[in-house]
Amino acid sequence: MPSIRTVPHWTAHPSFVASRRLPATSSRARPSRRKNCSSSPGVGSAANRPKRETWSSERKSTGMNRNVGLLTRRYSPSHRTGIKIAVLPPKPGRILPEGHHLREKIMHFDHERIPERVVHARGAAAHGVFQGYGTATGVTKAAFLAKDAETPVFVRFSTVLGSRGSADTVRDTRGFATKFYTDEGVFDLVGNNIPVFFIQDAIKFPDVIHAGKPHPDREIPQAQSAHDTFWDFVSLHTEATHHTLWNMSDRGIPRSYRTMEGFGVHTFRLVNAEGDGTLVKFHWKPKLGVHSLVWEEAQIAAGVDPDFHRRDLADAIEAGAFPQWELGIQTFPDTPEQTFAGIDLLDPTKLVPEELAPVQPIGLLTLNANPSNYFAETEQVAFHVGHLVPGIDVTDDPLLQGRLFSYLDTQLTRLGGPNFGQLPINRTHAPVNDMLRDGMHQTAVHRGVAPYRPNSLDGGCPFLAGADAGAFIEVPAHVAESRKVREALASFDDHFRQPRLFWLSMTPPEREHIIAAYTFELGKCYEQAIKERALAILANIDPQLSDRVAAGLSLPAPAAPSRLLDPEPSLALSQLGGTWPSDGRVIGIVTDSATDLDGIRSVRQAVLDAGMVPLVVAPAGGTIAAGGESITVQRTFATARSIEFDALLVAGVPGRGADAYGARDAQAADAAPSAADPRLVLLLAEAFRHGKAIGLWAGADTILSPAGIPADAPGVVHSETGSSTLEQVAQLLGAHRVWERFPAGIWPPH
Ligand code: HDE
Repeated sequence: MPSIRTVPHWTAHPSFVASRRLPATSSRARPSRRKNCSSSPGVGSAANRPKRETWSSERKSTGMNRNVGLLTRRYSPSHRTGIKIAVLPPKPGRILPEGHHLREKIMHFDHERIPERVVHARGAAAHGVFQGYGTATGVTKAAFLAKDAETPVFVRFSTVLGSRGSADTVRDTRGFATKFYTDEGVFDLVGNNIPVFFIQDAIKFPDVIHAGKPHPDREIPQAQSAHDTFWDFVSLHTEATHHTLWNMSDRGIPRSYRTMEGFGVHTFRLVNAEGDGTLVKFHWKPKLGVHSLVWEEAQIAAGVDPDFHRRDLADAIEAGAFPQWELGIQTFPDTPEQTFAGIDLLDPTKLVPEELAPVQPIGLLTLNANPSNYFAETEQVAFHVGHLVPGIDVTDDPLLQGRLFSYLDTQLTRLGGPNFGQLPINRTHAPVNDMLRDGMHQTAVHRGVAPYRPNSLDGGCPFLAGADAGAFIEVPAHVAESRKVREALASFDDHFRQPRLFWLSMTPPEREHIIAAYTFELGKCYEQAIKERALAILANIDPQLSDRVAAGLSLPAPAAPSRLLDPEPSLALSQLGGTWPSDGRVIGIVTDSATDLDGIRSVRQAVLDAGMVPLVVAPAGGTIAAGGESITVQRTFATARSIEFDALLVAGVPGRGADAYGARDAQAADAAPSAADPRLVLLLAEAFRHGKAIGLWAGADTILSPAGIPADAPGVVHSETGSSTLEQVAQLLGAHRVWERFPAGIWPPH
């Protein structure tokens, strides 16, 4: 017979009480911070976030052991005050029937996942601050845009099509959503990195997304537009031509979130203190310029570092290279027609060229802190285009009207009920006085008895605030007498003028990239009819484009359209031709123990001083000793790929033999003791092919020939010292890439 004994009441056990402490929220997992772990650092709190000293310092495990519920408890007589149960003879490892710790832990674990976003599932985010310039006060009364007003923000960048675990660098549109925690409530600017959208009518949104997502039978391909259903949809909806062209351009594969433009896409209405309306389009302009990957880099990154953009953003912020964007507006008179220069401002497939309506800067965004917890912040943040503040209103853009419904509705499934606004990351920083009550996950303890309006029991609260109390008041609109029909306006019919405008605004290397992208994507389609239909659309953009893509697909060139439009190009749409700051650029410094280590040390410092990020690359990890000091190796030949670097600096004479490049890697040295390390050769060859500046000193030129790089190629600089090499490379970085190296790179084009 098993013996009978008592087990403790669960609250009494000290080990259990200890184990119930909430886990620390620090994602940074630094041993030094453990003792300061707190469960709620506060929304947007940057104070607790230390900076990393180096770009690549290793993240160490906290060593925190959350093994709540392991069978390590012992019951002492003092705890024998609870329920009586039977205890079997002890057997090591047996789970006790009273394992409520186990159940609680497993129960919680079983429910750790929530549905990912139906679109924009893959994302990365950061906290920051927005500072108003005061230049918009003539057109809006929004208080956060006043001069020097500072507002905490949370920004989430995303891809659209891929699942939460998909690769960052796929060809896709990127989301750029900003939550401003203003004193007047939350304002969400939920934009993209492309200024136009696929469709004009919200009812088509599920269709375009179904077409872009993986096929429903096999659930492939993941995070790709290069498949039949996507091209079927966009070739059947000519209104999608403009957005698709942007996707096929370099804008579809950004270098970094830090180098992406952002657009509100729709036309919004600003309202000033006098109640006058102005129509506007919002733009985010990155201080670092707009830069993209080349397609081969994007593909390599998707394999060797699927977190490429997420890592880049987090590392830059942690290194103190805070990315910045200026918020700007294009303004248009608020006329009943709502058109400007013949462009229907309510058509989201159209942009307004900056040459016609310049972007006027109204404030500065700085991202200066990484989230502390991915789930609590980046995953649970809920943006909504209807989160507006007095002075900013929506227009009748039919796509925007559809979004006003969707962004609330989607959270009911994703975040499990109507109280998602109470999650710390979503909470407004302004006082709330509403009569929203109860529901799943209600965390507020509301007082009073009269959550209705008007009331005479709770002192009249909540009351309806008026303009004098800073309330959001809809601008009265004149509605012309008309007929209500489900039909698009004639002004929405022009689907090719602006795609052609975009094409004509591109430089030759950018056009080459577009041709290659269409050829790749349509080449991945199986259906001949879809390819032919897509080619017929391209002919309306430009015969050079359609003919070259047709040739790449071995299909007949489509018939030229009866009339080709000739809009004025907008040079602001090209990413090339400017000079940008090199802050935050990543410089690979390739070295070995046998090379000029003093020079390396001073170059590394000079890179840091210039606001760039040095990454020392050596054959193997650890440190390299130099003059009694050592340099930490951050990437090895095994872990470095050229995609990570904006430029390479190479010191020394690779392949000099046993003490030179590759010698510390026994395998490589055995294979070819006197040859350059093949991984180094690959690194250089790729950097060259991708148009990156390459600087060499201390005799490193000998690596060029094995890498197939002509010594006098553009953007390859040689010098006596590391510092003069760096100077020349920094100059080249201003143009982002050495564009002269690209095929057909007839440069300058304009
Ligand atoms: Fe979205 N979109 N969208 N969208 N969108 C969502 O909302 C939707 C559109 C954009 O980082 C969803 O909370 C409809 C345009 C971004 O959390 C969903 C239509 C633009 C994000 C939704 C559009 C966007 C979303 C999914 C057509 C650029 C990510 C999860 C009528 C101006 C926000 C969520 C984040 C997310 C619906 C069109 C940008 C389903 C119905 C145009 C950046 O509500």
